[in-house]
Amino acid sequence: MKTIFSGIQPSGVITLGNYIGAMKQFVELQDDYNCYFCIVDQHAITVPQDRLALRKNIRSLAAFYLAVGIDPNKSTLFIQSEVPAHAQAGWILQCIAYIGELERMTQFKDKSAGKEAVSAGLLTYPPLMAADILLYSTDIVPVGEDQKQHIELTRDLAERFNKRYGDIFTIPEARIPKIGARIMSLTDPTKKMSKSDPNQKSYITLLDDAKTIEKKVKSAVTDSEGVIRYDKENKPGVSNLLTIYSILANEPIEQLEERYAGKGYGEFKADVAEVIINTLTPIQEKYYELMESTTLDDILDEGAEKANRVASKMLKKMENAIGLGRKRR
Ligand code: ATP
Ligand code: LTN
Repeated sequence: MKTIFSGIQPSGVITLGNYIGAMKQFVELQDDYNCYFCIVDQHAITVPQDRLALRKNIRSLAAFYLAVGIDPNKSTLFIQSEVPAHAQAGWILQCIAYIGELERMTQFKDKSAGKEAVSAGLLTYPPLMAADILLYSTDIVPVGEDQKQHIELTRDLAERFNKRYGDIFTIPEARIPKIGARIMSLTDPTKKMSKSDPNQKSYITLLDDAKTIEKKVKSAVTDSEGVIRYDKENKPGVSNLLTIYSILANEPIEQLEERYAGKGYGEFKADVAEVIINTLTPIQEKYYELMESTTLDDILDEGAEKANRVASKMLKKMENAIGLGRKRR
């Protein structure tokens, strides 16, 4: 069985973009692959985090993973900081990476642009991500479009390490969904839907209630043509709503275009909102149930134990290959 690894940052709300681009794929893949899903809290502290909020977001993200359908009997769910090998292997991979290639990462450029103080961690974030992936001999990394560049860097670091120190790492591949890899902001459909957007109307969170979803979709930016058809270049807003509808209702976009021929944006938006509400309601019910229960902690304990076993073996291999520490008897 091939291995899958992916991570999500517990850095705030979880958006519909995170669900469609990442989580939905995770659920579909877990039957056919050996899966590891991680709450990457060490990545989250590359930007300032409030202590209590971070703790809350970690627990909340664990509950979301399970609420959307991650089954702990099939997949390993764990928290990055509870598996020390990630930071250790991350350090080694920082020493393999070049500053120049890290400075070229678009996520670094975006997140550091205009900031007065940028943490060194924001720059060295991709080698930590590479460690996450490489420690588990991962074959496939399901992610949204924005992470493609980081996976390419992971491949480069793995190849560089293998060349220098011997074949240790599996070279992973990104798996990016054909549609829905980049869900766009509702207020500016030329930008990605992002949880760090200061405008809350730009994204839908997995915990938004029906009224909020209806309001946000109703005010979503479209265009003045009044025709419901997919055209990403000229009609990014309508195309984004068509994408969301198509994925959540599991209906091809062409079929939706036919159904809404001659109909107005008002009716279309009301239906998009309904499809989102129907998807999120059962997830929310499970989420609140899990947040109240102790099963969450049991699952995370078990996940950390399994991840620690696998990751510490790979870390040993890396250290031996490089010559770190002493040869163990
Ligand atoms: P930020 O929005 O602050 O940049 P993020 O949501 O991209 O953060 P994560 O929470 O770690 O950061 O992302 C988790 C996963 O969700 C990643 O695989 C990412 O590619 C995917 N993802 C994030 N936003 C979108 C989006 N708008 N459309 C599709 N996939 C997305
Ligand atoms: N960089 C990713 C989160 C992330 C990740 C990973 C994704 C950290 N480690 C390993 C896939 C595999 C992000 O910002 N979305």
